[in-house]
Amino acid sequence: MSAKHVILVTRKLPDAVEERLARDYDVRLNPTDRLYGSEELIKMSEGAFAILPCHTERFTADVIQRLPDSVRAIANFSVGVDHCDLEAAKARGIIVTNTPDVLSDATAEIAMLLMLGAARRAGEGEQLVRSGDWKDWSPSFMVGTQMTGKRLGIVGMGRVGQVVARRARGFGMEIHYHNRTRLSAAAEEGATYHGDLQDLLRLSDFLSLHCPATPENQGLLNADRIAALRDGAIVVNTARGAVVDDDALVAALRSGKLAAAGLDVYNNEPDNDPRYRQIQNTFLLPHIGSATRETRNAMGNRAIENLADIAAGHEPNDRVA
Ligand code: 8YV
Repeated sequence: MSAKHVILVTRKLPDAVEERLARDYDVRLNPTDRLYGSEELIKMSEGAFAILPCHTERFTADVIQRLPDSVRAIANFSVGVDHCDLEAAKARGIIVTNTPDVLSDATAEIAMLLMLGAARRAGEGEQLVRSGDWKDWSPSFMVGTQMTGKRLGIVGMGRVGQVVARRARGFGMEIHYHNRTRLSAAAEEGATYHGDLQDLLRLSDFLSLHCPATPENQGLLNADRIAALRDGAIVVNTARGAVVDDDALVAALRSGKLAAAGLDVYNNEPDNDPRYRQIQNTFLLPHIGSATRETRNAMGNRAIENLADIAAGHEPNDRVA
């Protein structure tokens, strides 16, 4: 029997996922869940056939060039792959996969939570009750914005965007979207397509970001685009911090141009822009879009299926490079 492939697993994964990996491979686990720096990552990869990382490990062109020759694949435990330089991986013939589909429901739930939290001032309210500072009630107390009947603009109508549209319909919202390509009428489920992002912005009461952090999408929500939004609009981001220009968003929240923002992802996580914490009209979560037991297990299984295909010399389902 040939020796099992060595797999480097960079973070602590659910027990069932690690057990399944240990059955089929010679696994290098990280039981204390320590974050590896680039040098350590390269060193730990020595002799490994594949790496199973999270978005917390950065595979820059330099890191990829310096990976040992043994490394044939990076089977990500994430749908986003902006932490990997895909061109550099292709140049070295390293296969890269991700875990689409399985986190769409969980992430859409967090998008709904962010919309509700931002619109109904849930962060402020929770803080008030928790601190013991809640002293009175009046008709003007903690008045927010209602979601029912409002227009939701979705930027990026992929897997997550489509689930958000479905959930938001349950809230009586009217769905509009911008995407590189228009969906089929069946997939649109009555949503209105806007080929021009400006057109979407102009009519959105709520805007939810679901586009990947490709180089073209860096800082997509900038001052000009925020200016195009309706006054008092609410912005939520479950995609990546990189698609937002923080200076522009902070300025719009401070001036009241935007009523509120709900954010789960940030530039430079977890050391995010401190101004978001100082502003009242933000509802902030720590990148937990896919953090459910169900989804974590499903992400692990999806990464394992990709690994199994690669190890068997087959094309993996979720190849991105
Ligand atoms: C994951 C995510 O938890 O999959 C993604 O792209 O942003 C998260 O929800 C994380 O990336 C795990 O590596």
